[in-house]
Amino acid sequence: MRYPLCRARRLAVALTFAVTALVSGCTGGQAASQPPSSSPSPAPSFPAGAPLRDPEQVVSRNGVLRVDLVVERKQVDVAGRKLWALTYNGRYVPPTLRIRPRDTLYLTMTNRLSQDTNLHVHGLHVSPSGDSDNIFIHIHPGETHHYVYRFPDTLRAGTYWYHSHADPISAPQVAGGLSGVIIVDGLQQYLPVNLRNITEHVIALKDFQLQGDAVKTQGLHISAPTNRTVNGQLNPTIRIRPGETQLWRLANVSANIYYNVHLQGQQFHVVAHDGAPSDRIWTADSLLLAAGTRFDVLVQGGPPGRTQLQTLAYNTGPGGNSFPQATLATLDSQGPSARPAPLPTSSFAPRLDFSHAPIAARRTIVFSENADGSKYYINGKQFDPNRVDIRPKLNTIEEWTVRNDSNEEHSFHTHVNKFQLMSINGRPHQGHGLQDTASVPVKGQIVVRIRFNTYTGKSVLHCHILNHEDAGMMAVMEIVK
Ligand SMILES: [Cu+2]
Repeated sequence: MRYPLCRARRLAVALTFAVTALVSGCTGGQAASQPPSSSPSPAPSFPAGAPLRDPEQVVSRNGVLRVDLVVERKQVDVAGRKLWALTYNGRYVPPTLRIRPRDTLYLTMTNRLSQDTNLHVHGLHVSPSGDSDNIFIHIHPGETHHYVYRFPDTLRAGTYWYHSHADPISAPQVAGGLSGVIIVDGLQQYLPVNLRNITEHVIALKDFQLQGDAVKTQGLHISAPTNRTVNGQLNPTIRIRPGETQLWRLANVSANIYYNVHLQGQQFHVVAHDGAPSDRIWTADSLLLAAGTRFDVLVQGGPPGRTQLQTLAYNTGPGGNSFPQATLATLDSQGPSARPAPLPTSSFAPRLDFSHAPIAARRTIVFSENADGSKYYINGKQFDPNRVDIRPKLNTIEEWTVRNDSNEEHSFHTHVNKFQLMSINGRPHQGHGLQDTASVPVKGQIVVRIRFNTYTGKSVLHCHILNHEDAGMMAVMEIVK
């Protein structure tokens, strides 16, 4: 059994939760390194309103992170109840994997489900071939697969995630619980010295529908009432001091739903989006997290008192889904006050801009669906793993027009390489970095520029509303020399 090891670098990861055994990088990483069936004690229970508990972390050391993930249906604590769920290492919210550029991740996955599974490291610039981020791998029941991810030195700091990408059952598996957070360290280097060791929280946004004593996995209706959890908890309490600055890793690791996140009376200061550091810190009253999206934000404690982290009502169109407003967490500002630290207003991280780059090819990608919403298409075709739909050339930049012919939004996502969002419905878009997800408006279009660098091989682009992906809205791209 491999044990994750504590690396020397000190990250100010404040866990308001008092059970220090969960800070695995430095304590042995019980949940990450022991098969759940042999866990000596059951996972503790966290009722609504309890202090926010950050997921356990496993942290790379000397350029290596070794992780064992056992995939198993188990009865575990979810939102303060005991429910049957699909788990990695017996947890509804599995360990956060912390890596750095140039690291190698050795990840051994053992499948104890009665169906196939596999793994995707969402947003990471890494090879899609062999035993790396190869979503064509099927890990059959009872099998173990050894993934090896060799990350480049160009890996960008921010928040990413991992989840099942098993076709055509990714929605049931992710909705069942098979998703977790990945952090690429390094955002702190862009912050002023006085903000490099601030308290940090993972805010993993994961929802579940209930079916008896189980997290529902089959027959998922996207608009059905759902329970929105943060790190598997219902409305946890996040402590902050008035004027204190914290770094929050907002990650939509749900299967199908959108979040429109808002912190009452406060603003988010965005330092990274989809694992790409911002070229300058920008502020927002609310942030739309389409399926698969992440934002790293600075939050500053307001006057003493309680405010709510909410998701605001959002509708993805007449043929889509209506998501009601919901409370995600409560921010409790108390303790000694301090003047909020000034945040950098000019440049933050280096800017990548493809606006004036030579374009090697232009393509149109059309998202559509059939009349009863049971079949989903890209360029008129459902996904076929044995067909190559797009062949971009390595070391080129392409411009894609992603058109949505349907009556609902879709969350466009590319593997391996991120893209620059150039325009939405013809209006130029001034982004602050590359991204790997973007919502495509109803009967509208976005234009993106995508650079194919470092890796050749077969991978995919798809809608990250996983019900849609499973119903065909995915295409194969093979990056060639
Ligand atoms: Cu979709």
